[in-house]
Amino acid sequence: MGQWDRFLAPYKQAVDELKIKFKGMRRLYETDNINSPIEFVTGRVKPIASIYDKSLEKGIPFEPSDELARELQDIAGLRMMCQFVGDIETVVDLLRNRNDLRIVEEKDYISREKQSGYRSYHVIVEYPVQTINGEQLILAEIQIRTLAMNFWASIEHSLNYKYKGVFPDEIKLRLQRAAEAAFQLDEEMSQIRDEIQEAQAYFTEFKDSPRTH
Ligand code: 0O2
Repeated sequence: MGQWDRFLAPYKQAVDELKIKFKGMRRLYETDNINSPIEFVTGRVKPIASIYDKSLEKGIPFEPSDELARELQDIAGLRMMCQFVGDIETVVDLLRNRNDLRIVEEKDYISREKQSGYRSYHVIVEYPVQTINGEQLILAEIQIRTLAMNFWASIEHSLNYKYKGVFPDEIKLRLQRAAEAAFQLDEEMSQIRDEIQEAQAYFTEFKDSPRTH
């Protein structure tokens, strides 16, 4: 097994475990017939090529080391998607109340979006992984965002890849407008949240019953 594989193994373990735990939270809401603030969860270990880019950007030697583990806080990355902006605070509170992880930092890019138009709430946590050599504390970045924020971020991320971070002015402007439109969409949906959730609860309750008409 290579040096990198050995270095990344506990990160993979952390991502796998946290994905299961966060998906489990959604299931508990469903069991109780309560609208879940978590719509879906994804997770990944940062690809080596992105670790390389980030270490270059931060001026850290590109090698498995404690320094790299300390400075790159998103080698283990989780994303929790919500239907409504208001759900984000609920999810952050759920994280604050867990005793299997410790929050080390919160970054609010929702009330203050990034210049690109990016919106998300980031929580950096320390998560203990049980390895064959004992316990290892792993840093993980949890990004919490609405479906609209996620849609925008994934489109922008692929364009970023294509243009290597240097967008033509026209594209930059359109992305900023799209970010504003996504923000408006979130606002509108929040206004009719109660109506939507009533309909969803009705649908969930009756989706398994046989049709009588
Ligand atoms: P990838 O490919 O998703 O892994 P800092 O050290 O705090 O100054 P850092 O470490 O870049 O800055 O953290 P930050 O700014 O909180 O952002 C970390 C991650 O947030 C990024 O990881 C992206 O996933 C996401 N992100 C931040 N800004 C943007 C943005 O403008 N557009 C999109 N689409 N995503 C963004 P990576 O490693 O950059 O990328």
